[in-house]
Amino acid sequence: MDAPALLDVYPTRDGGRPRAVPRPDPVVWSPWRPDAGLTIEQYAAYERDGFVVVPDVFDSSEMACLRAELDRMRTEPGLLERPEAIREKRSGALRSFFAPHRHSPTFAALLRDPRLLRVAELLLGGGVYVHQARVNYKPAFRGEGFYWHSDFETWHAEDGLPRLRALSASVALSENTALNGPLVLMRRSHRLFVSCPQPTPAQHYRDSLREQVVGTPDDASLAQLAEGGIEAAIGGPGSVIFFDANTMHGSAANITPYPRSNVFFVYNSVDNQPLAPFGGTPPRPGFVAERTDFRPLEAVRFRAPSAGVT
Ligand code: 6CS
Ligand code: FE
Repeated sequence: MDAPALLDVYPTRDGGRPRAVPRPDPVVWSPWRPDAGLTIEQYAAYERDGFVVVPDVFDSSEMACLRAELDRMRTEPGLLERPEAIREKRSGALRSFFAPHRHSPTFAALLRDPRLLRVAELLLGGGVYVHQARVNYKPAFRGEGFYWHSDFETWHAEDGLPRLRALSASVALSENTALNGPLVLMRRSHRLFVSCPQPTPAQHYRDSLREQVVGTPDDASLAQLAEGGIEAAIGGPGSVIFFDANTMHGSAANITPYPRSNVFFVYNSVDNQPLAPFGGTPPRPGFVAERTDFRPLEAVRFRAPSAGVT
């Protein structure tokens, strides 16, 4: 007898009409604890709105170290020719670099910092690993936008994450102002999963990471989700935006002289490991979606190398 087909509680990329279904999974997977790096008000805001902006998590010396690493990676020839380097469609400027933690001990250390990891463990209810990491450069003048989308809709359809038990921590590496293409998020949109009926094209990530069309919701669904309000995540370098994998978000183009560079770490519960992609396409490459190392991360505090140490 064939194995029972796994029940897909988040059907999408399956043709037909768009559907908005209440999520069967909780938003927060363990009760608030005072030692987990969020105030009870921040924890409540995350659960209610699907995101929370936490100011001043990392200090100026740590940010200087991260920005230096950002610049090193942006100029290192060997890296820019790799598939992890994604360029803007129009200008060819560097848009994103995926899996920075595999090419930078600095970013590999940052994702283990308890100021991020403890929050992810609290909200996801236990051990976590990094499903995806990326630096979004959003360069001055030429940083193009990211249309409205739910990350989880893609991570479910194209990577095979079965349940809604993942979140993103976006560490601002530059000023995120109202003007330079900040992340914009729809409050309380995380509670409804909106299907995107268009089937997934082959090798879709080669296009979607530059400009996503398939996997973006229809206008009527977006208008419905926007009823909770839209908020720009404003914060200085060192602030962190924690947002649920299903929170509807995007960002406009950056036409200012000021880059909006953020590093994103996607923490996924070790109990939510990827299965075969639910949209029926082959799994995406490992630099976009972790497929082998699901060990729970151990917290180690990030320390910027002190300047002048010989
Ligand atoms: O496809 C993905 O996984 C990526 N795409 C977007 C627009 N956001 C999440 C992630 O970086
Ligand atoms: Fe996204």
